[in-house]
Amino acid sequence: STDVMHIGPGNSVAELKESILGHFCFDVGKSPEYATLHDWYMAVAYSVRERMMEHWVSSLERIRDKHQKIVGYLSAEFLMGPHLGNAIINLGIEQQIKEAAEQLNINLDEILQQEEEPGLGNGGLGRLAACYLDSLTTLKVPAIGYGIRYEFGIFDQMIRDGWQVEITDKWLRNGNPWEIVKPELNYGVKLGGKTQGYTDEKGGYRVKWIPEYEIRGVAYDTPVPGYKNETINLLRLWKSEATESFDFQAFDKGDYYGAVHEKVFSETISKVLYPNDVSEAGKKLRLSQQYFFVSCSLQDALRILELRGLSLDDLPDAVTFQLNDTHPSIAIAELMRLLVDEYMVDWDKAWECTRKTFAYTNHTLLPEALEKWSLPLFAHILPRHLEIIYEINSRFLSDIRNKYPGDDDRIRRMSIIDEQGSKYVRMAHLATIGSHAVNGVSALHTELLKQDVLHDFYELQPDAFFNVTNGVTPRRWIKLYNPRLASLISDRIGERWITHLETDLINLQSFADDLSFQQAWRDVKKQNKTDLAHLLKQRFGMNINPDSLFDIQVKRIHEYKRQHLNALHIIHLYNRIKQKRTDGITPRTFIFGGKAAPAYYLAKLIIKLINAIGETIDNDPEVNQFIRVVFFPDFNVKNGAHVYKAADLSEQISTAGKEASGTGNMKFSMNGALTIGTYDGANIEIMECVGEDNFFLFGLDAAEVKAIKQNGYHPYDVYNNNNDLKEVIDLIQSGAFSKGDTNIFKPLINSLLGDDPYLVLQDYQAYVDCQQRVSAAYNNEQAWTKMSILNVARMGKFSSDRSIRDYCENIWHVTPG
Ligand code: DL6
Repeated sequence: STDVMHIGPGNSVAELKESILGHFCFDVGKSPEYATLHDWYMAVAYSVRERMMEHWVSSLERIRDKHQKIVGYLSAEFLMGPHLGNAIINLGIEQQIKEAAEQLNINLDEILQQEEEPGLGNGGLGRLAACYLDSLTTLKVPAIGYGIRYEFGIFDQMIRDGWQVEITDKWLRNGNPWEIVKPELNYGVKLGGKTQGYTDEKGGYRVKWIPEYEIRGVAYDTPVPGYKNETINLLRLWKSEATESFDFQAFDKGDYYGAVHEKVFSETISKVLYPNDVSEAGKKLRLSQQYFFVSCSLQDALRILELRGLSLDDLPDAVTFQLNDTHPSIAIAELMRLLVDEYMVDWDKAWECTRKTFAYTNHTLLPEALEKWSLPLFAHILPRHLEIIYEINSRFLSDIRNKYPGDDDRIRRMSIIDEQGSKYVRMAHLATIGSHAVNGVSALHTELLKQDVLHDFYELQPDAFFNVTNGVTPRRWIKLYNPRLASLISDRIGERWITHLETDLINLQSFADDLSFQQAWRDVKKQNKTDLAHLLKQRFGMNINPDSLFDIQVKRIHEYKRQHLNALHIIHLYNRIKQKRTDGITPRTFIFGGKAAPAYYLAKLIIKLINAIGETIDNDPEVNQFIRVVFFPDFNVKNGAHVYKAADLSEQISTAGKEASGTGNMKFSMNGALTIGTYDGANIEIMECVGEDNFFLFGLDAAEVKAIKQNGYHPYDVYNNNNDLKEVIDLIQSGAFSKGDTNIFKPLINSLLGDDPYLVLQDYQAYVDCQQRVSAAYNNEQAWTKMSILNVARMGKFSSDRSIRDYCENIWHVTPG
């Protein structure tokens, strides 16, 4: 690897310029006079990638080092966001690149805009995986992110007539300069068919799987750079292909279409990301996708083990697999199959090795999101794995029977197979039983896992349960996307916070009362807000006032996240303005963004409602001198770059007990927004860190939510007993926001007045009252600025570096480099 160092390209302005021009000529293949911005983007991207390659090669050497444990992060989603800007920051070449671009007469910001978002994830879970890869690499932990190279990522959202319209995400259409295909790294993956028992040479009973068909997974690698540490990790995504492009037999018979069919089917597996952030059980293709990427990844890990000269006994010390939710949990049965059926390891030994190798992160308590597969479907696709799961289950349940004799109910509750009515395989149970560690993603969430969803498992093995509160990377979410704030912070406390958020950011505290610092702080926020206002004007013709309070809720649209509660508050203000009760109303701009799952009707109706309110207010000067409502279409990482930094107020208003953690809450607070939020997920820990006085808390807590549901909740009575709320709901019902149409929002109103599953009406008054406190606080500029500074200063805990250190110490037993 030292030889390679010599050929590494230099980072001076002149060298970068030459490199960009070189790539322009040799890779883009055009003369600069015909160049499009995208051509320049490709040339710059290749130049930057080149600067990662020497470190890539030396990092691969580390992966071959048999003394280092590798983290295999298994995730069906990686929401990486654009690579170019991040790579420039992490390589520490932003000044040089900027200057090189200037000398070439190209605008770096425009170039950065050219990059298509690699949207291979739905929301928080996929973005968390991306933040974790950044931190793993920055902490020099050898890691491979394993996932699927979806040809179509999360759909692009357009808004037409106020409704969400989904457009396929053709992110690869103009090429992807960040990936390197490794055709030699390919693995066969079997699907379907049946199993057959046989006797091996030693007279032992063995099983082989005779599949119906086999597909192939090919590795596509993307380098993940650490922050200024010359370290690269891999994101290795699998693309599915046919084992043979043509079935020659069919071709001989003249069945050309039949022959191509298999190829088409095989390629379908990695074709598209399921656009649902909650769950998509029951879909054959989804289970095939999960098995496909897991099988390729495990085969790859076993290949690396061999490459390092290690044996199967060494597996748990050589690699640790983190299951990002249950999506990859079939890996547990697959490793057992590989060990027992293919490497002829005996069951007990294989099981011990498997449990030591896997750990499982749970990301949701919502019952509808806990993955389960119907038995017939499972048997059809993975007949051998079902047998293995039965064996795991029967051994596990016999232990339980010994430990709790006669407790049949417990057996039923803990079984991997759900046998109440139709039979299902419960993937969370498989993941828990097959892992040595299970973790939730915030303190509250982990507590609720232990008390509720996985209570029996916790009782059985309390030491296997951990909390690892989520975190986000300050490199992308502060330094890259809020450069003004980043330099202001660095001016005062130096640059170490970028990699030492937990210890260093707190030093900002001493400036919280410094009036000139406060002014600089406000200037940054104001400029960020002005940027966002310009962008919304330019792209969508929207008019918003940067002097108003920017009140922002961006996240997936879901009833439990309660965007409709936010909407009800807006209508409350609308009513007050119409009734000339404007005392205490602070001018505000309400900004929403987020995608709804395409089949989630109520979520789409919430989008429509927000847009309908926005349009009505746009046309009403009496109201829009006070408030505006905008829906920022197609919220994704790329658009997030403009949003978090511009927020004054962050909306984190989920029903308590429903949001496992949240990570947007962290991004906002780190960028100087104050939070209005419920006692839920990581909100609680954020509040503990920034201080109750610097956080707007409202609403029921998780225990109260549970109690009120148990004792009988009657939303209609809440509505009837609160005139203000009644006026708000009745106004929607009257068609005031829908040109007189009294039907359109009925399903939403019926849901709220009927069973209101997420207690929107219950929390309404507390929310409105709390918003009133926000308005009052915002009017005291100095006090607000101080709170904003303290919010940022005290957010050190929420760096993903801290999360990764927690995983290293408690779960993976890996020492960061
Ligand atoms: O842990 C990342 C993220 C949390 O911050 C969110 O609170 C949680 O809703 C999300 N969970 C999912 C659920 N997916 N499944 N199954 O996306 O995880």
